Amino acid sequence: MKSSQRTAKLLDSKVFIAAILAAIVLVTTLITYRILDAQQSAQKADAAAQTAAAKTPAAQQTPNITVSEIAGGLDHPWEIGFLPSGAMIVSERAGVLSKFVDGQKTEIIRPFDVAVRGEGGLLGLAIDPQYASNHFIYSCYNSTQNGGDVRVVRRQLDASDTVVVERADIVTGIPTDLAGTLRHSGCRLAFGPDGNLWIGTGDAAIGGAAQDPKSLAGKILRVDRNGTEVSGNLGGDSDLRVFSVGHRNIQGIAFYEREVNGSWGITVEHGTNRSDEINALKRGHFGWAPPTPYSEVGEMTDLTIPNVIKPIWASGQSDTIAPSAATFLKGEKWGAWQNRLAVAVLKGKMLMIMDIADDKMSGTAITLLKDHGRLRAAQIGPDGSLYVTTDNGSGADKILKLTPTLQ
Ligand SMILES: [Ca+2]
Repeated sequence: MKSSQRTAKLLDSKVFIAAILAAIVLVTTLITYRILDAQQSAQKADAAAQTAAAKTPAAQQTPNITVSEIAGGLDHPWEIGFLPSGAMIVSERAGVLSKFVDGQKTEIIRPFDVAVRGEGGLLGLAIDPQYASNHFIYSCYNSTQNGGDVRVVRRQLDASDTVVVERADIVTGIPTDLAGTLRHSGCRLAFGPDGNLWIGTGDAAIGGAAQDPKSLAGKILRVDRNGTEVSGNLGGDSDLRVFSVGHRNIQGIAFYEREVNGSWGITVEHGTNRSDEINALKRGHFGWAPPTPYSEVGEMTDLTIPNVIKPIWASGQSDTIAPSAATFLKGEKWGAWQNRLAVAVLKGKMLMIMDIADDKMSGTAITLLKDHGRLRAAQIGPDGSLYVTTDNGSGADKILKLTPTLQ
């Protein structure tokens, strides 16, 4: 072997060894980085676990609320109901009953006999809990028939949910002053967990009516889907459909999950120039007893009436806010607000969230939605969101959807 060849081979060996050494350094460095990286990941995981442990449990969190407008251009939308399909039925006081799907409105009917004036018009609305099989929806309104009354009308819709195929007037003769301004028309409808239809009425500004057990004015009525009385109502000498007496103008009804100690939930009532009330939904006398001729100087809850039932909440002796519809917030996504009562407020222009259970209120009301004017309807939807309507008139009213989210 020549000297030059040995030198070349020696050089090859050195290059080879250098390459091996370089590879070893590279692998060692990579392993070191991997170990450091793993340590950092473990530290991050520890920190995340500590943060999670420190985070408020979902059931105690105050939800963040997203407000979206899902329909506009309405005229005093008074109540919302949901069909099994998720479609929304809406009554407008101006006399229109409509179906909404994805914000698109289809008119169902403009009843020929609606009297629209002042506080009156097409008001309450309820969907039969067995709608899937019977297609019944219920309306409460001031009617021009029978010399003028407030009545509950059941309508059966066709498969498209937009055509009325049958009408049955299931409760008629609830007093109203057709010659006047249709004051105190009440008309809140709701099906309870007992499967019955509950009807909140107004005193029609008629002296003596709210406390008269035979009159349907100023009452809570409880009937079946045919308008027939059911067992468990007030009894005695009262009309068999009467559940409670002594109300001025019922505007909201909301139910607990079940009857507890004779109470099924709450009602919302407008006061005079004082004492709006939230009352227990139970049998008895709630203390409004205006004299004849009609005068509103008396107390909303006259304590001289034997066994009169005092309100759960009242707005006070110097103020009214005109609370309207109410609904309990359902579903875990409401966090700390789950099972609280949401109340739409007209004059006070806000939504109140109140902690009411077992006929008692805890703490003070939380207020929100203060920049949308008067609010009329409040209804929890099948998706767990809260639906609220505005009541500002001029054909510019909206349906708002409030969606809660937790951290
Ligand atoms: Ca009262």
